[in-house]
Amino acid sequence: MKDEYEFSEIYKRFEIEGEYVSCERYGEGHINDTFRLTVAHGGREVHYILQRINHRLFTDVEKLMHNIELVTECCKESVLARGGDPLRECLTIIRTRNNKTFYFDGANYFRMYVFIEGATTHQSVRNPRDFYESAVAFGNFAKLLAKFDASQLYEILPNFHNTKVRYANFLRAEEQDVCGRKAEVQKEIDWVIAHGELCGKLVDKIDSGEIPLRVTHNDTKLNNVMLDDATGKGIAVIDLDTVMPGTLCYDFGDSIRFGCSSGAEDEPDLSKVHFCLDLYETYLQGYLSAVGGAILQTEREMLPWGAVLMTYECGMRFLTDYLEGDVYFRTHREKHNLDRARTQFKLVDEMLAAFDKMLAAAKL
Ligand code: ADP
Ligand code: GN1
Ligand code: MG
Repeated sequence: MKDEYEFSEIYKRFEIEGEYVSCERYGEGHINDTFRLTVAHGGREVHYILQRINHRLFTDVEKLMHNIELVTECCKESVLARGGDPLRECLTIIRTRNNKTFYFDGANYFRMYVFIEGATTHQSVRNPRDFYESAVAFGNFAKLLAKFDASQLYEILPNFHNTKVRYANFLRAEEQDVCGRKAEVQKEIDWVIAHGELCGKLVDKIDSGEIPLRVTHNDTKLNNVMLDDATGKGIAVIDLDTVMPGTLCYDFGDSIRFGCSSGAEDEPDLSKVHFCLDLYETYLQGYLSAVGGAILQTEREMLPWGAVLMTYECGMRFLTDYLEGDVYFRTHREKHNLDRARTQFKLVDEMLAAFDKMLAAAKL
């Protein structure tokens, strides 16, 4: 089968040695096109991550890579300071032969990272311990980002987690109904509108200064953290495209959204999708233990709202994309985005039903 891109030529642009062996699709991200490149060097096979950056979304790749470079450098310093191995515990950008952080072939933008070996990203929580370790990794990452002066970073996707703006986008998609899909999803549309008062819960507190804006990851789902195959520890936080100003509640909440569901994000059978309060408590413990004194009481009390808001917002984004014709998230089947939206709405219903317990756990 012919490669999707001229990988055997593209890889030569990067500062690596070895002969091209293969390059195949890798991982389950919804945004970029990720490939595992294999080259033969010194009698063994060496892997790299090669990504075609989604430049429809990331229109300024220079700025995107500027951010990632700064964050990976900061990560490297802190890993070296504790005697760790930065090649496994951080993303490492491989530069091009003309010393750039990405390669533009005239049509597509590519970047390359060192492949983190002996570690895995998971699509679902196999056991509470893994989830706890992912929480520790994201909590440590939050502490690392606390060192960052936000003014050094570009806000790559403005209003990324501004739920009010997401809601306005949703209403516009629903009104325009460009694909004629509206009638079929009226029930879901009504549900989103009925919960519209949720939109201001975090944004208003940021605007009033009750919750501080920090530099956050903004995409903390389980498959964006690598767990060491041997020790089970969360060793590296990856997918740094959305590191931008945000709140800890977003990062905490997005992990809960993805990890505390008994079903996959795109599970079509909703009877399999439930919010797992025990996993929520597990994550909370791990996250708080790692973040330590860096979290304010006001933020801590809003963590459960982070979970509700990130789930509501993500469901709304999936539904918006369904209405707009599946132009944002990668889909693999018909109604894929609709299935995704429905799981999120079910989770929100169950989170709201368990909300008092979520709040009590966060306040302890
Ligand atoms: P997307 O933005 O599309 O989600 P990611 O950067 O998260 O793309 O990459 C997709 C998947 O590729 C990850 O979930 C992970 O499994 C794998 N991956 C990404 N970077 C690395 C790396 N440096 N080493 C090993 N695997 C990686
Ligand atoms: C996307 O890139 P990936 O697959 O890790 C999306 C997140 C959503 C997530 C839903 C840049 O994350 O915001 O929460 O899908 N990333 C972007 O699974 O939009
Ligand atoms: Mg990802």
